[in-house]
Amino acid sequence: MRWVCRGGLPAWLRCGFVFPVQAHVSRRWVQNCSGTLFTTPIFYVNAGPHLGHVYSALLADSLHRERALRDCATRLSTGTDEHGLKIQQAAEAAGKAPYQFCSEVSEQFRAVFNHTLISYTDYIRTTEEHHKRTVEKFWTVLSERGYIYKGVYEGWYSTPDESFLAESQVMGIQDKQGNVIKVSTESGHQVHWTKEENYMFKLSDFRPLLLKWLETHKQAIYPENFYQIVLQWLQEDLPDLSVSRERSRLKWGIPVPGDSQQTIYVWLDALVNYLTVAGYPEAHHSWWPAVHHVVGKDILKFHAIYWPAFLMAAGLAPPDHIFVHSHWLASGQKMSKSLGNVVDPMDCCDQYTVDGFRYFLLRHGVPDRDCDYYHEKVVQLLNAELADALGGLLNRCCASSINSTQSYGFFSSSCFPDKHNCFDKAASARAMEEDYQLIEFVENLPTEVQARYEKCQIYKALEAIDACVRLTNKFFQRHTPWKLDSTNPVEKLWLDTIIYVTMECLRTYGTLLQPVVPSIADKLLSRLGVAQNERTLKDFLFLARYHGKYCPFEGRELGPDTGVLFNRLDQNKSRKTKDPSIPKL
Ligand SMILES: *[C@@H]1O[C@H](CO)[C@@H](O)[C@H](O)[C@H]1NC(C)=O
Ligand SMILES: *[C@@H]1O[C@H](CO)[C@@H](O)[C@H](O)[C@H]1NC(C)=O
Ligand SMILES: *[C@@H]1O[C@H](CO)[C@@H](O)[C@H](O)[C@H]1NC(C)=O
Ligand SMILES: CC(=O)N[C@H]1CO[C@H](CO)[C@@H](O)[C@@H]1O
Repeated sequence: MRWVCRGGLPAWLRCGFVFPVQAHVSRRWVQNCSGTLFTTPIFYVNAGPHLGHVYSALLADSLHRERALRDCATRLSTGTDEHGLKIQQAAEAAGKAPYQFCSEVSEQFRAVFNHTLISYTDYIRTTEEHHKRTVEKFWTVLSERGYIYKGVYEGWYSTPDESFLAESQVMGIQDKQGNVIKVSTESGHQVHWTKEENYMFKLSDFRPLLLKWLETHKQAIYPENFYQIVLQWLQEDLPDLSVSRERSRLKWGIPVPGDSQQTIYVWLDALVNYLTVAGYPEAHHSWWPAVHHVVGKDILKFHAIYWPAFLMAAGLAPPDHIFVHSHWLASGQKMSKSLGNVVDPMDCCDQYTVDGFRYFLLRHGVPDRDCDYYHEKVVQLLNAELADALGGLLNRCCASSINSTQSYGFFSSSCFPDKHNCFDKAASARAMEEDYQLIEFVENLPTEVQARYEKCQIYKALEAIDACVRLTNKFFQRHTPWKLDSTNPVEKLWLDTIIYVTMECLRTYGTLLQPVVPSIADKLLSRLGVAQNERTLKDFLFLARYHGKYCPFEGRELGPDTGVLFNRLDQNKSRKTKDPSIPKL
């Protein structure tokens, strides 16, 4: 076994964790990040995109955008999984050739991802030639290293699930005619006793190695509850895994190299997509294993057991991180076509705007348990946080009634003296204890947000930002700047300082919100007059003037007023209203 650890560095260096400098003068960032490849699962094209797919893609997209914000090399791959029996069957049912069918559904996914601003750098389809070559190469390596053997496999087989099941995964039930039949306990699909010759992967060899990997990489699987589930699975023996199907049973797939009578198991084929994107077998070294997979909990076993075992067998290291998320329910119920409660992502974008929809899913979505989607909650959350708190704050400090010159504000250290300088408590000081608390919170915010992203807890990052937005509103409210007389030189100093501090806070929120609500953040930063090249977290400096430093924003002319940041949503407007201009999938 050869572990590929780039440069022999420990994982925390490879992953580029960043250490905030707790300097008292200013908090700059010490950057140290190597490249990271974020991936979504590739989506199975037997049906079109739904909310769960978009949620996976959104999580990965915001992680990727956040990395880019820190000037780190980053890639985001997504795409479609196009082989297998279910697709062969779905294409037949639709009266289409499989490839044609796959292309159409794959385009639907792409259209939804384009529309929801998923900034993928790679879009892979498993029917592409270069992916086929990678799978063949990977198979050959596994085979040459002695991890694949030919065996006769027999067991309970579920055709819709495309898998053999152990006796413990099968139960007997009575069908409508009263006959006892065997079904999968998990999917409920009928199973049949099936015997076939196929290739087996020596998964049983890998149990100790997988346990060791998890023992030494406690953060490999997030959140913690899923890490524990995987450890539980590994307490039991791992049977060898069938990794091919007879060609006669499955035609739509990649043939086993050197044996045209067998087709490679669709899951092996699909998982290898991550290596295809990374450039295996020649060019993957700059990205592997700095890979962060985002996956739904339903495919955890494939990513946390089979995939690392395949990789180890091929002499590669397991991925750095596997971020697992739960599912979305609709008003407390599982979404299903028969209940008619399936939430369509395109409808949601139409109704709440793309940014509003992104914000809701990432703010309300908690990875470790199932989340509930309901219209009233979306409206309430977006109105409270985006329209009222954030939009309201921007409006207030840019209002021409208190800021007729339409500028960024000026800082006066006599009004807001350095807290650490106890000899400077001049009579002109206006700042109060709560104001110092506010700036301390905001100063720490980029560090806190980043720590949340490192664990894929985007909802917590957004919660922290929202808490600071609320504190800033209180700051503004507390000092009633609209009551200050700007013709009085002393009061004007304080008015300008209040506006400067508020805008510095808003600039911080706008910068940090870019990975989640790119359009709203752009609008906010443009209004504040922040240029495109001033929007990253590299060398980000909050409230420079308070720390006695030059601040390029001070006194700068504001950008044009382009209207309300986020329009309040009407709770009464039915969720069924549709804009016919948006293509329906
Ligand atoms: C950044 O990483 C490099 C190795 O890639 C290391 O030599 C350097 O000391 C690190 N810098 C900081 C500030 O951690
Ligand atoms: C999605 O965006 C990409 C890149 O802009 C473009 O090439 C592709 O045609 C778009 N696809 C769809 C279906 O919108
Ligand atoms: C929503 O509907 C309720 C009751 O039907 C009504 O009282 C309320 O004024 C409506 N709100 C808006 C914003 O139209
Ligand atoms: C009328 C008024 O108070 N305008 C203020 C608008 O904001 C700028 C920058 O803070 C101040 O200089 C003006 O006094």
